[in-house]
Amino acid sequence: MSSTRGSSAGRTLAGVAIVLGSAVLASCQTTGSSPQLDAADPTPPGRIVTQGETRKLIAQNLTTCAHPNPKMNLRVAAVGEVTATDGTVIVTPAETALQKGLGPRSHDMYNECDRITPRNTAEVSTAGAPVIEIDPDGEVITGYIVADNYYEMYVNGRLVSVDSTPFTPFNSAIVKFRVKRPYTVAIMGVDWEEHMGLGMELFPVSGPKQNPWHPGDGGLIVKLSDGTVTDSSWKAQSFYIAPLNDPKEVVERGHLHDTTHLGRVHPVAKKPNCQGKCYAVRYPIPANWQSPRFNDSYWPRAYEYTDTDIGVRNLPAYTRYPELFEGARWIWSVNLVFDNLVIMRKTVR
Ligand SMILES: [Ca+2]
Ligand SMILES: [Ca+2]
Repeated sequence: MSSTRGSSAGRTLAGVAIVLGSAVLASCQTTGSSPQLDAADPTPPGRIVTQGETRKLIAQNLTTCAHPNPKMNLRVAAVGEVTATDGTVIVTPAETALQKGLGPRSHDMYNECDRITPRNTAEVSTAGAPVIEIDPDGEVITGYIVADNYYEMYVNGRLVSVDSTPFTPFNSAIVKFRVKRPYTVAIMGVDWEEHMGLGMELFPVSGPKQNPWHPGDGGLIVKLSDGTVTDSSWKAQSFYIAPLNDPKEVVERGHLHDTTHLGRVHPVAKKPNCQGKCYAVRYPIPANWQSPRFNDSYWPRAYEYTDTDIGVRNLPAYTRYPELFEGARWIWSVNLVFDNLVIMRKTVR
């Protein structure tokens, strides 16, 4: 017994020495080349539950369209305020840089509202996109972005591009920034809504088969000129999950907000029948999620989705330019349909 204890203690001490040694090594490496991370909280944040649609609008329409025409899928992008069962007041579908008038608006790659609709990759011009300076001695990186529906993109905590079209028509954007490695990209994606606080919209836009209570879906794809692409090496966390027949449909597994049993993509996703009585489950958004210091180590990995999952046939903003997105994957959190506000992050080393 005693000799076993002795050798066990010896192993433990040796183990501590090794751990300490690697911690010192890691901190040396961190000082030189990686962002210092804030401490991560292992306790998953608690949920906030809301029920029903809010009529309290704080913005009537964030969509501005310079050249509207009747054939366009032009939707009103309102912003509302919903009060949760615990009294928390939440902005729905999201509090955005667009609404606050922050940051550079997206430089159009394809935008029907601005009549910028290049027919193919050869017709796309990146020349007019301004370079956002992050590191004066860094390299200039050009990026291509499509979001279903809204994105805002930060590099090392600096807002570099704000989607000019929060809902529809579907647009795509070019971004340029000058930065040194390692750098951290953080993007908030929002699947916009017409039933405020419920994550539902009218779909299709018109016709006899229109469902007024359709849970839309999200998605984000990005390719940067240094080879960085969206894929499952990114982190992705969900903060707004709806519409739900019952808040219990969101099963927390650690930091994962799991709704896979509802189906992750259309058409298999189970559309709820609760309509205006549906619930939403929310999680508080960390204050510094944009920062390179934010520690996302407990967040789930991003999930990859196919063009078919996303339903890209209606997205010339993407389908016309396959060369520009080669190797990139559509990403989102675990559920493309029910997760409506997702933050995605990647540190490029
Ligand atoms: Ca958009
Ligand atoms: Ca949705």
